[in-house]
Amino acid sequence: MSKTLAIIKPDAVEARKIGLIVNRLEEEGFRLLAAKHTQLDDSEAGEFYAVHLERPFYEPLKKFMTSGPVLVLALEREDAVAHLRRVIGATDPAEAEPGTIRALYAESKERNAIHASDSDETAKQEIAFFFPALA
Ligand code: FUP
Repeated sequence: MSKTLAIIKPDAVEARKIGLIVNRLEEEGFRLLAAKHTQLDDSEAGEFYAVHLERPFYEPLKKFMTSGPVLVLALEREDAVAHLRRVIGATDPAEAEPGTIRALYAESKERNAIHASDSDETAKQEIAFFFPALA
């Protein structure tokens, strides 16, 4: 079993897709270890996406991620990181495989419904960031 972190982003929360997305994750075999409904502030979003600090989309990304509530999920499953990346689809929903969460619910590359950790190492850091008790 391994762990990963997902964030249902402000666009999907606003569009009332939390239930459908959590249902899909459970159908995919993920077990919910922890959940936090919260609104990120600029410093939390900035630290979470620090890897993108130099990118032109960093400021708009922070603005979007702080624009409304999100649901942060710690998830467990066999091969959790790779499986969740497959289930969410490509960053740009126009390029995401049909049936993936981003193909179904994302508005655009910038407002793309869900985040998922991209490696076991980042999963560990991201889970520790939101759920220190799980680390
Ligand atoms: P992903 O791992 O699929 O979430 O994609 P990245 O780590 O490359 O990007 C993180 C977030 O930055 C994306 F979810 C949305 C945002 N982003 C943009 O707004 N524009 C881009 O060109 C690329 C990413």
